[in-house]
Amino acid sequence: MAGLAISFGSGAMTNSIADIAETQIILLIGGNPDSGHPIIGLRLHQAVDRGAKLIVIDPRKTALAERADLWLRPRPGTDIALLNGFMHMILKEDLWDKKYVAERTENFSRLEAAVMDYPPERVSEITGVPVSLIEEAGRLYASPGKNSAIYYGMGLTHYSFGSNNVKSVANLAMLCGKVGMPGNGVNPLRGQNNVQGACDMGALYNTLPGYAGLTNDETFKKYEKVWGETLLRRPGKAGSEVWDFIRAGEKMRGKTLPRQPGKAGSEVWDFIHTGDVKALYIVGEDPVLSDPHITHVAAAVEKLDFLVVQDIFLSETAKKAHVVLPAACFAEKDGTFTNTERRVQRVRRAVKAPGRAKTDWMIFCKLSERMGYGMRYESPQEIFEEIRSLVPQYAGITYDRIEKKGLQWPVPDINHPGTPVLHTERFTRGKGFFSPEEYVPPKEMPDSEFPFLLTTGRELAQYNFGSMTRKTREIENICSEALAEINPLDAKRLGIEERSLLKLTSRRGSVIIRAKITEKSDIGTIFVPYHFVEVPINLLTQNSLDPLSKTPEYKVCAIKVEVLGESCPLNGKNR
Ligand SMILES: Nc1nc2c(c(=O)[nH]1)N[C@H]1C(S)=C(S)[C@@H](COP(=O)(O)OP(=O)(O)OC[C@H]3O[C@@H](n4cnc5c(=O)[nH]c(N)nc54)[C@H](O)[C@@H]3O)O[C@H]1N2
Ligand SMILES: Nc1nc2c(c(=O)[nH]1)N[C@H]1C(S)=C(S)[C@@H](COP(=O)(O)OP(=O)(O)OC[C@H]3O[C@@H](n4cnc5c(=O)[nH]c(N)nc54)[C@H](O)[C@@H]3O)O[C@H]1N2
Ligand SMILES: [Mo]
Repeated sequence: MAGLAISFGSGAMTNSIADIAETQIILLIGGNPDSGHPIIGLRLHQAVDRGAKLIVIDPRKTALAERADLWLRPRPGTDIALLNGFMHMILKEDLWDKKYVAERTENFSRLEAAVMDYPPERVSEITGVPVSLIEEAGRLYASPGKNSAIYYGMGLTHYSFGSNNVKSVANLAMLCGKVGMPGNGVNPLRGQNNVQGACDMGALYNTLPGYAGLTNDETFKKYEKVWGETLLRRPGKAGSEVWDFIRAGEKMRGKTLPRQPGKAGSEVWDFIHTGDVKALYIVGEDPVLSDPHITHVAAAVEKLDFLVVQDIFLSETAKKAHVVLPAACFAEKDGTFTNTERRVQRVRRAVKAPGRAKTDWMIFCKLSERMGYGMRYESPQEIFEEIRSLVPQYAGITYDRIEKKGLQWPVPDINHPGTPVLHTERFTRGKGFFSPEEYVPPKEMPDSEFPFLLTTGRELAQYNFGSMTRKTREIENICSEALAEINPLDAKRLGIEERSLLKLTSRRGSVIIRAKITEKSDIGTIFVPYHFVEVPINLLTQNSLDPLSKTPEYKVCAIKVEVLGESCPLNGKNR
């Protein structure tokens, strides 16, 4: 990863949730924390209550957009133009932080040249945001001497240019000198409870744990040494078993780990279709619903010689598996989760796992043993000790230290208090690197045949593809049905009434769904939540990927809308 991706630790909050209290100006872009991150959402509301200024950039009229001092409603996928527009006017009005730029950054001249092409008038044409609002928002964010923090979500990352969106946000923050102090920073609102921890542990196709690159031989040697000797240092093996383990250990000794990047999860379907991948082992994901263009995914799954799924429930993907490995859920295991502010926290077993379900680490160990490499640990704590020895950010964290309260990485040694604010003195790579970005439109935009723009996202009451929330009656009582949110003007034009049955069709598939008429959706845009198996919206979405993060463009595809008679049968059990 180059430039800012390194500076910004591959996507972790630079600051802490608590320091929202010190923020004077909040720029929320492409995130809807009232549903996705209700605790952070609450803190943002409290900040507004006490007088902090709020700028929201979102095509959807969210609750925070309604409360905002300035709400900018850009056309989906036009954020780079908008952010460049801010930087253009901030330079022109001399509101940038010259000292910070000189001391802490590099490549400024290229940024300056690139944003010259984005005067507010042109940006307004691309984004649909009035010139005056662009200028007001840019001025407010840049306010010299004030604490301005950026919070962003999937409205930036779910694009084929998602990494560039993130780099643009970082460019703006560095230009205004708003990174490295409490109450400022660039703060991604991350996804699942432990997605930060999973990324920290190298569950990405192109990094080792701790975001170590694949070109650093020294890092690899550390792992090869520890893992080559793991077997030899395990106690408690009896009799003839010992020799098997020693032999296996000797086999590992001197072996090198692969230096090439792996295959990204979102790309694996193509490799199955070309015959390069024949077997798949899926842990804790439900891609037959959650990946884009799921007809392509389902066809790939059919082609597999062997599919193993490890899940806490018989998910839609698990239903397709040759072997299902039942896993224990969060409440049934010990360990740590790392949250969106890089805080490593203990989780403790509250209840026993049902039936033959085992914790994920136990399943991995047992499998590895059967495959000839006896990965044996006595407890999650023993695994954590190995993590500390290998991942520099976690080196100073012990179970004792996080018994009551978690620590925020990096914690380089045992006496280090943790790091609430990143990049206070310098960026990870030294100087912050400006990476100028150009606006390009999303891959598939509306046209005469598919005139509407479909966008997808979350509801407060449901969680992802529903395996964990749709089994609870109380939750279903709050929200049990996908509704297509459509603007009143579009509804009127098409003769759509509240709860009319609609058929939504893209180039890849269709779903049947009822309408909800609301100004939350902009004209020409339809929003559908993705949680409901009865309305598998990823039949419609398209699978162009960001070249770096390999994240799909979930937030935009082109669709057409047909109004069906009330008697038309629905998908599945949808009522
Ligand atoms: N209750 C609940 N909480 C969850 C989840 C859940 O399913 N349910 N899922 C979790 C996961 S995995 C994640 S990743 C997070 C996601 O949390 P968020 O990122 O907040 O979730 P989204 O609803 O996908 O999208 C956020 C916002 O981006 C806006 N947006 C869309 N396109 C654009 C654009 O082009 N530009 C801009 N500026 N904005 C745009 C949308 O209108 C929406 O308001 O939530 C997590 N929390
Ligand atoms: N159209 C559209 N599609 C999207 C998105 C969107 O905004 N729009 N958002 C995308 C995003 S940000 C995300 S993160 C993905 C989420 O997509 P997925 O991760 O595929 O969806 P989940 O429903 O969270 O599936 C997680 C699975 O893990 C299981 N599980 C839970 N806990 C454990 C455990 O401890 N161990 C094991 N082994 N399994 C466990 C659950 O039962 C569930 O089946 O969806 C993506 N898909
Ligand atoms: Mo996510």
